Amino acid sequence: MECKAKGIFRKRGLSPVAGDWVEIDENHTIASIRERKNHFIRPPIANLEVLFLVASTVQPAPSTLVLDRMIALAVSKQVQPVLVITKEDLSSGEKLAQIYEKTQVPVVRLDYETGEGLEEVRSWIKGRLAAFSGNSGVGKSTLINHLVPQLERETGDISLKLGRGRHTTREVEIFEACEGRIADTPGFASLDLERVGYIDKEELQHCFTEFEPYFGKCKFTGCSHRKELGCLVRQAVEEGIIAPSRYESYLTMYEEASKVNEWERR
Ligand SMILES: Nc1nc2c(ncn2[C@@H]2O[C@H](COP(=O)(O)OP(=O)(O)O)[C@@H](O)[C@H]2O)c(=O)[nH]1
Ligand SMILES: [Mg+2]
Ligand SMILES: [Zn+2]
Repeated sequence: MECKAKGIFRKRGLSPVAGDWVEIDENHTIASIRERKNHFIRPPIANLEVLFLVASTVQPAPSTLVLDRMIALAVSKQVQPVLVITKEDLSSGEKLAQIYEKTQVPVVRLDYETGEGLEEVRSWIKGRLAAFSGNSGVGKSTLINHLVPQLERETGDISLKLGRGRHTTREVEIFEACEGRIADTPGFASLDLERVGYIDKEELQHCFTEFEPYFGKCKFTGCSHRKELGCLVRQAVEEGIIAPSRYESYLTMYEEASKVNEWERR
């Protein structure tokens, strides 16, 4: 249903975004917005439930730091992250899969030749609002085309010819597919990324959910799991239980968070 937002929303700085649940009155005007489970500014979307982090084995090669930022962001906003590995026909994704199999992030390895992985992706979408993130070229459109062939999203080679304008659109479109909903967001590669440093350094450890078994068990109360003696998180890294790259991402993000001034956090 096409409807308008009332001026009052603009005055309050409140505007409905894709994914919002709203009440509309008899004039097809949005009367109120239901409380949001979460809200992203860029791209503008609310109530996201699943975020697929699409990572290709090559072209472009994956960055664990970028992935870990996205995972932390998702966890902090109560969105279920799911790692999807593409282009395994070009290069093995075994190493990447091994890193994330040690986390609580589900890992789906795609093979378009056999169709392996597609059902798993569909099952995450079922009954939920899902979106895809990942750098340009990782295979997001290709994946959506396999999931929903009738959509025929443009993949890499074609959209290049159409010029840059196509990638800068900020609009989010939600469509029903796989018994759930998919938010198609051309700009999700940058999804609020510059704000990830704003996860408080104290909160950050909770965004690395595989650290959780050790909370409260380190030698020092309030252990930041960096250089403290008797840190069980670091011990778990040394023992190979926690992936070193995950721990390195934690340290990097902790440093960044420490540098953010209070006033910048809003
Ligand atoms: N070999 C191979 N190529 C792929 C795979 N997935 C995507 N591609 C190619 O990678 C390029 C970028 O894919 P695209 O879906 O447009 O990426 P997007 O920018 O994330 O939407 C295209 O040329 C695709 O055909 C894959 O699993 N294997
Ligand atoms: Mg694309
Ligand atoms: Zn510790």
